Amino acid sequence: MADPAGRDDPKQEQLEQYRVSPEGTALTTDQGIRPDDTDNSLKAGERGPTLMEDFHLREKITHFDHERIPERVVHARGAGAYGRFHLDESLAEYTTAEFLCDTSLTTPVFVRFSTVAGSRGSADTVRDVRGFATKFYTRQGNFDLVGNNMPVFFIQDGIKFPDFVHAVKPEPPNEIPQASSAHDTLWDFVQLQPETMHMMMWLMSDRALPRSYAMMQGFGVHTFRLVNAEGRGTFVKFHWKPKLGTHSLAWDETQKIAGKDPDFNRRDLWDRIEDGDHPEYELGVQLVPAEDEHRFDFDLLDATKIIPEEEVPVRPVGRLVLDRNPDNFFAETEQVAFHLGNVVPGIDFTNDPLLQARLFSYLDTQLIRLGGPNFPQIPVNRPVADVRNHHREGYHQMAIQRGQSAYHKNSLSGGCPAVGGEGSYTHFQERVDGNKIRKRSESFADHYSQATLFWNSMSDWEKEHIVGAFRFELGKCDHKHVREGVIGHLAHVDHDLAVQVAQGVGVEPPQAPVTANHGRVSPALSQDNAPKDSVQGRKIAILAADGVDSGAVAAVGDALTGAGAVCEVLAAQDGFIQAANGGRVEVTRAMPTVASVLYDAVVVPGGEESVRTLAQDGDAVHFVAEAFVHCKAVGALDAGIGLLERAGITGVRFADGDTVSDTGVVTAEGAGGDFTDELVKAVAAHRHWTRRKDHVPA
Ligand code: HDD
Repeated sequence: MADPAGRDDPKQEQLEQYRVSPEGTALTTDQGIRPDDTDNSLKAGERGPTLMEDFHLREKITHFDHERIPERVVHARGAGAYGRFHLDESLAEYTTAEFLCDTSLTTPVFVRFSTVAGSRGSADTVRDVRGFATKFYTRQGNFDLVGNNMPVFFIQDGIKFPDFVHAVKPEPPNEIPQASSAHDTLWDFVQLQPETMHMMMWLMSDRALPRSYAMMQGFGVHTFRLVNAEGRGTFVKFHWKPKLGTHSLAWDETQKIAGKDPDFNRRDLWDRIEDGDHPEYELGVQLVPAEDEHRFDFDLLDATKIIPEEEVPVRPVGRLVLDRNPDNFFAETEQVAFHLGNVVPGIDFTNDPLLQARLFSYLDTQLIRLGGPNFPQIPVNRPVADVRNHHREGYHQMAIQRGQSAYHKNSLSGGCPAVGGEGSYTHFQERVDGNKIRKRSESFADHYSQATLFWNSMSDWEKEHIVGAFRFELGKCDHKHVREGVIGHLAHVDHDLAVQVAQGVGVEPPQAPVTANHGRVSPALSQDNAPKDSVQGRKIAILAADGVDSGAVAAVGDALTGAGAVCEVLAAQDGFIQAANGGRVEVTRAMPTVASVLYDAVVVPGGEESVRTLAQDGDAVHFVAEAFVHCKAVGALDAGIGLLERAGITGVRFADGDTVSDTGVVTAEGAGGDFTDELVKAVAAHRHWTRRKDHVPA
C-alpha cells in the first residue's frame, strides 16, 4: 500500500490487512451472529428479570468490563504517528545497519511522544520531560530509539529508577499532585541525589514546555555503539532536530492551556498531519572513535552528561517525516511497545548502567501491560521483516505455526528455521573483566560542571525562566530543609542562580561562591539560537466584530496563510459578522470557546465600529493583553491600535523612565505589504521574550 505521497510502504501494506471499517456491514457478536436487537436485553416478560441465556448481553458486557489495560507506569500519556525515515548520508563506514547505510532506502516508522509523570488522562502542557520514541520497521527487523526531548537523565544507574519515579509521581497518601514535579517528594529525592542536578536544570528550563511536538528535539540520551562489517565499534549519540526549531510555551500559558485544552500538543500533532503540514526532524549522530573513549572530562557511560556539540559536532544523516495519523488510538498508540533492546545488526549497547537496566525493564513491563509474550504480534508492533522462531503458544497466539519441530537443532523440519549466516546479529566483542562490585565509578562523580555549562549557555531570558521555575517548584515544597538542600546544590552550579532562587523561596542565600563557575558555554544548548524563520502551522487569531475592515482581514489572512500559518477569525458569536463595506466575514470560532493561550499571535484589524465593540468586550481586551504578556506577536491596524491602548499595552509611562517595549508589536495605518511582512517576521520569531510586560494586568 502506498503512503500519502504515493510511495510504497511495507508497514502500511501490512497494517492494511488488519484495518476494518463499519461502512456497509451488519452488527454481529464476536462469533459472527447477527442479533436482531442490541438495545434491549432478553427478559422473561417485558417487565420481568433478565435471562442468563442472553449471550449477546453477556458478551457485550463482558467485553466492556475488560476494555482497560494497565497504563504505562511512566510515559502513560502520549500521542503517536506514522512516518518515514529517509537516509541522506551513508554511515556504512561505521555500521552494518542497512537503514543507516543505503541512501536509496526509506524506512517506515511509528513515533510516540509522551509526558512522563502524568496519568493517561492528564494534561499535555505540564512541566515535564517529553518522550520521543521511534520504532523503525527496517528490513533487518525493528530498531527502537526510545529517547526523550532532553539529552540527559535524572539518575546514573537504573537501580535508582523505581526510587526516582516513586518520588516524582503523585504522593502515596492522597495521589496529589497529578503530573507535576512541584512537590516535596521529588525535591527531597533531588536534594539527596545530586546526580539529578544537570537534568533538573533542563527540567526547570523552557525545554520542559514544548510549544509543539514538531518543535522539539529528541535524544537517544545514552552512548550507543555502531559496529561495522569488520567488527569495529564507534560510540554514537543520536539526535533529532526539528525543522521548525525548538520552541517553548510560557509557564503561565501552559498552566492555563492545561484547563482550556488539555490535549493541546496531541491535537497540534494530529491537526498538522491532517493538514498536510508534516512534522519533520533531522537525524544527527555524534560519533566518537573507540580509542577516544577516555578523552573527555566526563564518562561516556554516564547518562547525566552530554557530549557538547562544539566538541563533537552533530553530523546530519537523514530525515524523519510524520505523515499519517493512526486510525485507532488504542490499537496503535496505546498498544505500541517500545524496547531499548530492539536493535538491528550494526547497532549495539554500551556498559552505561542506566541503559543496562532499561534493557531488562521494557520487555518486562510489556508482559504485564499487554498481557503475555505475544505482544510483538500486535499489528503496530509487528516487524516488516519475516519472523520465524521456536517460540510457541502463550496468550493470544495469532500465528498458526505448522510443522512438527519447535526446537533447535532439528532434522524433522530440515533444520529450519536456520540460525546465523549473512545479515545475522553478532554482538560486539568486548573484553570484560572486573571484580563483582556494587559501586558507582569515580568517573561519574562530577554532578555540577555540566549543570553549570547549561546555565552559562542560557540567554538572559532563559535564565529568568529557570529562576522562576525553581522558585515556583521549591515554593510548593512544605519542608524548609528540602528547599535548603536544593539551594545547597545550586550553589555548586552557580552562585547567582542559587542566590536568586533562595531569595524567592525564603532560604538564606549563600554568602559567597562555594564553587568557582568554570565559565564554559555551549551555544547549541540555548533556544535563543533556534531557527526562527518559519510560521508553518502557527495559529493566528484575528479579532473582529460587526463593522470590521474586511479588506484588512483578507490581507492579513492571505499573507499569513500563504506563509503556512493557520488564521482564525474570532468574534463574540459564531456565524457571520457584517463588514464595514457591507459584505460578510465568516467567524471561525466564537471567542468564549477559545482563549489567547491557544494561539501564537493576535491581530486586530481596523473598522471603527468593530474596535469600539471589542474595546467593550472583556474577553477581547483580555485576549490581547494576555497574548502580549505571553510575549506573542501582536498586530493592529488603523482603529485596531486603540484596542492595544485599551488593553494597557501602549500609552503607558513608567516611573523609571523606561518606554513601552514594542518588540513584536506591529502596527500600521493600512494593511500594506510592509505591515504583513513585519507581522510574518514577528510571528516567525516565535516569542518576544525580552519584552517589558509587567505593566499589563493579565
Ligand atoms: Fe523509560 C517508557 C524513555 C529511563 C523504564 N521510557 C519510556 C518511554 C520513553 C522512555 C520515551 C515511553 C515509550 C512509549 O512511548 O511507549 N526512559 C526513557 C529514557 C530514559 C529512560 C530516554 C533514560 C535515558 N526507563 C528508564 C529507566 C527505566 C525505564 C532507567 C527502568 C530501569 N520506561 C521504562 C518502562 C516504560 C518506559 C517502565 C514504561 C512503559 C514502557 O516502558 O513501555 O519500562
